This record gives sequence, structure tokens and C-alpha cells, in this order.
Amino acid sequence: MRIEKFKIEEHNHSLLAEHKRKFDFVAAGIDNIESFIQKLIDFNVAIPSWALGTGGTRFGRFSGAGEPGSIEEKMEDVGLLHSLNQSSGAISLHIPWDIPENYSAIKNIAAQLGLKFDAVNSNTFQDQKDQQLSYKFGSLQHVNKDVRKQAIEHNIEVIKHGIELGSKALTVWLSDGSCFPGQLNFRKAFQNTLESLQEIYAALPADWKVFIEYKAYEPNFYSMTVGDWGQSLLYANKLGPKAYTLVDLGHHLPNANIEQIVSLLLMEGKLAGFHFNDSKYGDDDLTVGSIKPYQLFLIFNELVEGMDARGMNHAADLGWMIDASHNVKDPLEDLMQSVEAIMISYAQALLIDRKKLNEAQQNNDVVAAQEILQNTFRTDVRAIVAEARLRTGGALSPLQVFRQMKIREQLIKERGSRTIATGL
Ligand code: RM4
Ligand code: MN
Ligand code: MN
Repeated sequence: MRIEKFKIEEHNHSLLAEHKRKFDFVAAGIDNIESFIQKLIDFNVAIPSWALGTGGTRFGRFSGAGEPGSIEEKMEDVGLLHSLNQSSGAISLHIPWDIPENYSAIKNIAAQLGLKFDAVNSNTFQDQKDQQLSYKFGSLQHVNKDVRKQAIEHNIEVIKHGIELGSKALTVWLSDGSCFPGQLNFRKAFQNTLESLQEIYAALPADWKVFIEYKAYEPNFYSMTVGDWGQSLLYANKLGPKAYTLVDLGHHLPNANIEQIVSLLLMEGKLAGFHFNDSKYGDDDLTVGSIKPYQLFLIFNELVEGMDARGMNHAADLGWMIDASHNVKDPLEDLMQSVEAIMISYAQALLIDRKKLNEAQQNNDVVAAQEILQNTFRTDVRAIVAEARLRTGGALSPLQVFRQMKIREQLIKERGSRTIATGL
């Protein structure tokens, strides 16, 4: 289904007076409001194809009705999101969960919906039906060269799909590691992984990047072969200029200072970008901003500061993606909340008074530094984010339109109530 423009206009009209009141109030206190709005308009967050269905846990999966059953329907869902918030103009495919078959047909749909193809993701953490060799004991790290070769070839295959679609990056997340002491020779596992990654790197087109994602634990619980940002950065540095470290917010040990990691990766020119989500305990993959919004703000503070220090383009120079999936919400509503949380944190980070913060830091004025950050964090910028949406034809309240138009109900009518999306 598509949302007719006039429906969004009608909705915006109904909220306009109240929106204007809120916007004028917050905008009055901000110099450069126009340039901030433009930055918000330019900023887009990619949607992973696996987040459009209800995510399961290892205990069960409660599929929702009307889930997208094909890559085309997943694109349709991202198109719906994008027409509501004008900030979700890209989709990231996980292969083989979603194998593009007819490239030109798929590219056509993307063009109609105004979508681009973000990074493509490989999957060597599961065995597929017709797969020859098993990844039970790892993939790129495996002691058996033939298994490594199979995993390398899969990654090269994923790059080929990406080239056809116009993607510019490959994201490699490995579950490789060990569950028990003694299971693995750490150095050999690292070296095997590095050599495998080098072969994949050699297959990258000139204008591509490879994102090396790390994760502290799960599914391996004693060691992960790409377990933290230090290890990822080691690989990225050894691989070369097209290799970068990808930060997934849920992939750290509890209480890790992610904002500091971000700052240093940016300093090194090695930050690939983000997989946004939120968590209380581990890789919980909850809605962005639902648990630790202040941390998200502090991360964006470092992002904006660090990107500006390097003269980077906020919207284009890093990869921005949501990586969340869970059991209890409608996936589209969840994604709307996630995108909104990201835009709010980004907007707030833009508003931070850098000059004053810098002065406070230079004077060791700890109290002033905290005041500056928290004043901004407590500023309600939702009307600024909504204004950016309004100006680009999106909805003042995407969630409200989604519910009022009964979009899920319409999707259930079209797709049925027993559909299951591929993914986790
Ligand atoms: C992993 C990691 C990857 C994602 C898979 C589905 O934990 O976050 O980015 O592709 O999950
Ligand atoms: Mn991830
Ligand atoms: Mn994850």
C-alpha cells in the first residue's frame, strides 16, 4: 500500500496550529535554526530488512500479522515509514535472508519509493539449507581452510548483490569465537580471520567500504574473535583504508563508555557508522532511546563534535542504521519511535553550545560543562524535528497517522494474518 499525500496533508493541517506554537517557542531561543533544520532534513537512517518482522528470541517468536513476506514487501514497509517521517530513505539487506533476484524490478520499486540500498550484510552465523560445510565452529576463523573459503565466497557473493543494487558497503558481523577455554588458539583464530577478511577486502570495488562490526559475547560466551572495538580496529588498520569499525550500541560489556569509543574512532578516521538500538543488559536490540536516552545524546554529542573537527558531512560520511528487533511491538511503530529518538538526539547535539563547552573544558569548570550538556538534553526539540518533517512532506506525527489510517490493518488485509518475515 501507499499513503496518499493528501492524507498526510490533512493530518498536518489538523495539528498545524499547535505545532506552530511549539516550534516558534523553541526556535526563538536558537540562532541558526534554519541551518539545523536543513541538517535534520538531510539526515537519514537506514532500516534493516530484518527489523520489519517481529524478532524472536531463542525461546520463541510471536509473529505479528501482516508482516512482509518478501523483499518487495519489506521495501514497501520502508517506503511507508519514509513517506511518514522522510528520514528512512534506505534499506539494508541481510543475505541470504533477503536475496534480490530481479535486480531491475527491485531497483524500480526502490526508485518509486525514494529508497536507496544501504550496506549489505553477510551471514555466516547460521547454516543454510543447502550449505556444504557447517559454521558450527566459526566461519572466517575456522581451523579448516575449506570452511573459511566457503565463508569468503559468501561475502564476495554479497558484495556482488550489493554492486547490482548500488550499495557502497559490506557489513561483516561474525559470531566466530569460542565457548570454552582451550577451544581456540586466539592468535590463530585472529590470523585466519584476518587472512579471510583480506580476501574479501580484495574483492571490494574501489568506492566501497567494509564495516567490521564487533560484539562482546553471544553466541560465543568465552571469546569472540571480533569482540571489541580494539580488535575491530586492529583488523581495520591491517586491512587498509577501505576498512572501518562499526559500532552497534548493544555490543558492549555493561557500562562501557561508548561515547568515548566513538570519539577516538572518529579521531582515527576509522568509524564506519552505527547500528542503533538500546539495551538494559546486553544485545537486547530494543527501541532506540527507550532505555538510555542520555547516553544516546552523549554519543551524538561526540559524533557532531568529532565529525565537525574533521570537516565531515554528517549525513553522508558515516553509515547510519537501526539494528533492532523484538517481540512485543508492531515493528513499524517501533521503527518510527527509533528514528524519532535518533533525530531528537541529533538535533540536541547540534544545539550544544560548543564554544561555551570548550571554554568550560579549558577552565576545568566541571559544573558549567555539565550544565551546558544537560540544559541542551532537557530542551524539548521535538517541534524542530517535526518541522523538518513538515517541510519535506512528512507527517507531523507519523505514529498518529499510522494508527489513524489503520495501516497495519490494511497490510493484514493485503498480506494475511499468518505471514512470517525472514530474519531472526
Ligand atoms: C548481530 C549483529 C548484526 C546483525 C545480526 C542480525 O547481533 O548486530 O549486525 O546483522 O545480529
Ligand atoms: Mn548489528
Ligand atoms: Mn546485535
